[in-house]
Amino acid sequence: MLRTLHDNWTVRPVAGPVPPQVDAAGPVPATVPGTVHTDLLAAGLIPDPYLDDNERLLGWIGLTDWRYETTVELRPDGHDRAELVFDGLDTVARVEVNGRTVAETRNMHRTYRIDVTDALRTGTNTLAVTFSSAVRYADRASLEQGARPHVNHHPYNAIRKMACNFGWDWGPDLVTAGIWRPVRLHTWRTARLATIRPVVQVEDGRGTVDVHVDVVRAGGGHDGQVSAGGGDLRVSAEIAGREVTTMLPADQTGTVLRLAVDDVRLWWPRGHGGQPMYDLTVRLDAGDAPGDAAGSATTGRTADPTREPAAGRGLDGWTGRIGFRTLRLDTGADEHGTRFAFVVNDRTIFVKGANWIPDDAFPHRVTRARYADRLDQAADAGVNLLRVWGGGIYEADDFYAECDARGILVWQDFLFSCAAYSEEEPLRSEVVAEARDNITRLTVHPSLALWNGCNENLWGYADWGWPERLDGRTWGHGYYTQTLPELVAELDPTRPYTPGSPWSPHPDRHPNDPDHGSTHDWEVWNRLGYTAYRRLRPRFAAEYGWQGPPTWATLRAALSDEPLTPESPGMLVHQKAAEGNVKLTDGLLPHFRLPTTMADWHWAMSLNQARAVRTGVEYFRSLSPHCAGSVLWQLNDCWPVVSWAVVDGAGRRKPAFYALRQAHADRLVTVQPDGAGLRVALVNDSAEPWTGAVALSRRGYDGTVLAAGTLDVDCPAWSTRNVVVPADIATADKAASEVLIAQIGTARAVWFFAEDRHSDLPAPIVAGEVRREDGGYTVTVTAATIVRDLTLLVDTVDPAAVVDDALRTLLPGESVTWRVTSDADLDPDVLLSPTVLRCANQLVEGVPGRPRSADPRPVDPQSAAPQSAAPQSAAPQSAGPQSAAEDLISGTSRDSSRNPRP
Ligand code: BMA
Repeated sequence: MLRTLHDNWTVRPVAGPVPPQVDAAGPVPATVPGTVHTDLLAAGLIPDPYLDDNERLLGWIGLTDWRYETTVELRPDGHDRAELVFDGLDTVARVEVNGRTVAETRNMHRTYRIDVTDALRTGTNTLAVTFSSAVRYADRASLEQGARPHVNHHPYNAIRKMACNFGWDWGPDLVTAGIWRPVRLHTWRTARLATIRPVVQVEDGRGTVDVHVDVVRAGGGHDGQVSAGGGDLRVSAEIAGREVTTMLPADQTGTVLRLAVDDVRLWWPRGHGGQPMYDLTVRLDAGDAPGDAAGSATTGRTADPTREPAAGRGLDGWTGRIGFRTLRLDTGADEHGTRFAFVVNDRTIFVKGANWIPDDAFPHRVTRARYADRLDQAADAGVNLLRVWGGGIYEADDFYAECDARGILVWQDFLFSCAAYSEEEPLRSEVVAEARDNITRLTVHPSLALWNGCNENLWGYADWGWPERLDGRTWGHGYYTQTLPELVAELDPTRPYTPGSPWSPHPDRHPNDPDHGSTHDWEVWNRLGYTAYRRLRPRFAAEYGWQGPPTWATLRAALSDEPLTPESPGMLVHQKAAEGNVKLTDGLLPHFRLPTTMADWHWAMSLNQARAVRTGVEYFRSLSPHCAGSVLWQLNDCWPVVSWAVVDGAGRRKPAFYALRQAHADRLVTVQPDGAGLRVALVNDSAEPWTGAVALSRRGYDGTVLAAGTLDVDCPAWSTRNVVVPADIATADKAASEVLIAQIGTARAVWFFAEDRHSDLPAPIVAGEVRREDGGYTVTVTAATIVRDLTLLVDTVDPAAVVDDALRTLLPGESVTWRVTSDADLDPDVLLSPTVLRCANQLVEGVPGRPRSADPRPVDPQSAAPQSAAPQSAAPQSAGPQSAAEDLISGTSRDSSRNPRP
């Protein structure tokens, strides 16, 4: 019998710098799964850690020891064994039953199964979990282990706990304690399933699954380990109507059952095919039970299946959903260096990826529904791979199940990030145990495409001054090159493994060598500006990104600064990156002057982030197959913050989200610099060939065609074609007032010959029409002038509103229609006002009639929604400063180093 123990918990501080009002409050109700911060918040004892500068006020929580208590009723049910199963304890914990210590733990990433057969008694029992301060533990451990380099301010590398919980360059320093994942009491008799590992292969259309089953027997000692003893057991597995059964004699604790499915339907990454899944059922029966014993299979975790009391005579059961596909990582050599390409079902998949961080600094709050929302957004942005970054967590089962269902590949880092790690005890055993737990738990998922040893630690050792600081101490190399690959080979033998990201498969090369394997590029953000993406030629861009603020609604809900400015107190707390504001400014200046109002600053930085994302993703895709993937840093945020995310901490889409989605179009046409000229790249990420004529036209900003031509292209399925633009079309007469349009079907690329700030972009003249319909509005905007990157910032008028597209560039006479989902009564005049309906033109200095931006206003809830609105402005076109075209970068210089972290 298995039941959750989530009720009637309390938590109280037992030692530490506790403020008097918390001390006086005594025990408060605790949510399990949960964490101290959210319990204190719910009890009204602390302010919301995500607002203003509250993070600073709450540092004492991580320095305090906390005690959770509840009671557990035990009724006689004929069990031989009773076990407490903690799916996650955060982190340094002592577990007591009736005052007796039954376990001591120090690893947030492990599952603990504690034998309490002797400690529990029939009737009421007390259960207590006391957490010692993780900050103090890590501080002590860092001295005991020997100091090792790390980024940020706490030695997170001395403790097995979510690294970014100690603060990151996008995350708050809110060090948690708590029972952060489910806890259950499992009483059972005779034997139970210990682990199930389905190893899937496909050959000639036939799928096979080797189901590795380990059991624990009640007679085998009370150590909670896989153990022998007791009588014969019968293990059966079933898939697609086929069943196999085997007997497990008393001296055996494990077996492998092989099942085959003919004409198996293949699981594919999204965009490449469907995601058929098959139910796999495993059943454990006593050996003397009749063959038709009632099954007890239930859906559950792989490493630790959730079970119901065995119906009928079955002892235990498990059901998982598996998918059949082949998977490999191509790291073969070629004339350019060493590839890094994901190959699924023998097709090379161009990775349109994003990096994933914990979706909440308090990760227990991320429910299945929230995972589903975020993954829907990822899918909507055209993402086919998420990299679960090594400074976070092994996500909950729900995350991977939702990725399976959507065809989103998962690259899972082991949890080592930007630091050196001790390879001695006590850390070593923790690393091994945690890897075993999580490899076993996650192997069932077809979406899981790669195990990766660490984030940036190979690079750190090579470039960040570690050897001197380590002074001969271990740094984790043995984990990445030996321990972890051996565990993957043992437990999950068909899944690729890489030692790190970035990583060069070529043993003599620098880990971030762009010609060999995966690379991270941070020089572009740190120093060079986003057009410098085009200087790179990575084989696989595993990390690169550009900062922007959260949406206005998210920012204003989090910060009460008056005035709110880029440097007001709350803004500085919610910008964690080293020199973040300076880099934002320096990265803006080649394109726009620095705005003078907060609303313009917010739009300019949001737009600049979107431009950077578009530039990087389109360019890397245009390089395929030389480059086999782009994994943008980063998809999501864990709180409201200025960051590289495209979806902000409240789950709202930033303008960069739309840029990512457009740049991920299955059929992309993009214009790229090519030496002194230009090329058009067609990227066909679809199963059908893309043939036809690309219409090219060089036009004045007023729409006049100055030069035109067509290029016939034939772009086979899943391929990229680059074609040089004829010189007369690729060369502007007046760079400041001309654009190049490349169009094939509905796919269009627009190339501006001048940066906005040096261009003659006029004051925007647009007319808008707003129609109310079920669930929202349709907004049609027609341009009378050229408008660049027209965007409707709907969150500024309704924080719950979502618009379906953004960043459209229109020539005079062209229109765009957007669908806005909103339940609010929106005033069309406000919706079409210049601080809501935005474009790049508004940021170009010297534009006559440039709207004076005020902070976006909330809409008047009384106002009705009329059907149309007047033109936004009627200013004449300006004659702005002329300038040279953007320096079209085609150089090959590569700066693969990253500034050493502090
Ligand atoms: C990447 C990540 C993180 C960091 C990001 C932005 O390398 O691995 O360390 O948040 O850079 O600096």
